[in-house]
Amino acid sequence: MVFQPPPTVSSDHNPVLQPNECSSTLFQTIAAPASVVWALVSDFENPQRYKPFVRSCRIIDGQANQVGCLRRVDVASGLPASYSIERLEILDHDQRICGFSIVSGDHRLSNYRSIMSLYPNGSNETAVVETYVIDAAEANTKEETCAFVDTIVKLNLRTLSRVAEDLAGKAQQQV
Ligand code: A8S
Repeated sequence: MVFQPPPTVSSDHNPVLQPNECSSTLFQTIAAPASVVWALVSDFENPQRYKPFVRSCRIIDGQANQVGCLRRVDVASGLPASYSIERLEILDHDQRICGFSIVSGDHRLSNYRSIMSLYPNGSNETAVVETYVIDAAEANTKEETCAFVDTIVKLNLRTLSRVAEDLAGKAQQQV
């Protein structure tokens, strides 16, 4: 299916970049209501529900799922990092927009921030748009940095789609 960006797509998805930054916007269409997808992505405390590399997560500062809180994410072994500290930057339940930044960790992602918006496409489909901005890694080109991050974000979006569609399917069976 060809993704049609909604006409009202938030300007957050057109960031102004500094010379050392790179950015990418990824799209995913999900056959599940926006409420189901939002329940997953707005749960900042539990990214492991749809991010396959996340092994565990806990809130280390602030109140869970309130803007400003920090989470510590531990990732699967075999990756070039073991953990990441991330701050919830935006959580807009009305417009279904959430965003976080990576503040530290033992990885090489510097100044990473991401914003995700959901757009209901009728009652049973959701368009997801995710844009991230990151500093080009020291030893890598912008293209290499974005290729690495794109791989992770695409996998997260595909997993989100599968998990949300499973949940929506189960909910339907109970009716
Ligand atoms: C996200 C996005 C990213 C997560 C990256 C880019 C990460 O969790 C993984 C490998 C790394 O090297 C960096 O939405 C880090 O989570 C899977 C640990 C941050």
